[in-house]
Amino acid sequence: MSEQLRVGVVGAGRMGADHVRRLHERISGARPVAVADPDLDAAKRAADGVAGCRAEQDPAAVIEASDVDAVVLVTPGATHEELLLACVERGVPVLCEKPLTPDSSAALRVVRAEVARGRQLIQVGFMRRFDAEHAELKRLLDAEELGRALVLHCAHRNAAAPPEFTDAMMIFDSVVHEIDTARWLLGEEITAVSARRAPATRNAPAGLHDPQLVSLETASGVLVEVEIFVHAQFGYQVRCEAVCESGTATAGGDAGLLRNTAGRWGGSVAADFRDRFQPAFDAEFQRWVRAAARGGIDGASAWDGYAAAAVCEAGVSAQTGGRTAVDLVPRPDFYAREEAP
Ligand code: ISE
Repeated sequence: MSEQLRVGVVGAGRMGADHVRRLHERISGARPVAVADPDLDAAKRAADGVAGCRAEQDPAAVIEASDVDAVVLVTPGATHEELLLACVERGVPVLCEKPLTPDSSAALRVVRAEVARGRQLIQVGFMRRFDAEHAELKRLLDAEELGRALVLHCAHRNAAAPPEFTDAMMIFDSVVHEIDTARWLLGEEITAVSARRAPATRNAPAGLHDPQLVSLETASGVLVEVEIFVHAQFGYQVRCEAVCESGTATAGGDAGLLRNTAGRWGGSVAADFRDRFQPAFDAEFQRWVRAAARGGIDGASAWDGYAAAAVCEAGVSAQTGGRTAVDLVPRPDFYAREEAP
């Protein structure tokens, strides 16, 4: 391997192009050497101005390339299984944007392929684990500084969602973050999901039930309430309040710079997740690059991706069918060792 980790990015949409820039401008010890997208022009635009980075149309031209040491996968979730299996087959570390796969059976096939390969190569891009406030909340809960966690109140608000957004996507594209955050913060599996619809906002396309309240129950009985609202208009907000035995702690309180001007006081709200979580994405990439250079991962594993997919599946059923139990296969011992964070 060369001194710098040579990274191939598969997918040159908004996030893929953002990750190419991140690797080029802000991450040390790595450089983007190739970017692939079925839309070759999009790949060219992403590679434009990045010295030594070529554009390809075929993902295999990146995943199979001898000058690619590690892969960042930023394509739609439905394409992940095949591409992840190719990475595992080649033994190349891969940072896969969430979801691991949209459904749990595909996720399980990926987990089984990785177990058969005998090395954890797949990291799922759950970036909140790298957000400073969420990491502090995790530390506080692990140390039981406020006693045991009993309830989590979460709010996840997007200014707007793409026009093709569906009720199911509210779970597997958006609430999937709270599902991972809850499993990670509490260190246990989610066993059942319920979902309720509030009156739909007039700002959502007809037919989309936005907002919704999604309730998760964990193995020990902790209740996690998630308000998901993807047409909240005012900006991007992600909040998680842990209610513990002797106090509460909140990540995402938006307590940024406070200004007084023109007879008003207040601060600002992030426009979207790239803005709100930029430092978390940077930290995630920097740590992944170090881990991938050693051939491994440093974040959510393929097992975490599978567990999140299983909870999402239960969540989508719960949207129409009431409280739904989560169906998880037993965790292979292979994933028992703790991966930080
Ligand atoms: C998007 O795909 C993300 O991952 C964002 O973090 C989330 O806030 C948004 O709802 C999703 O659509």
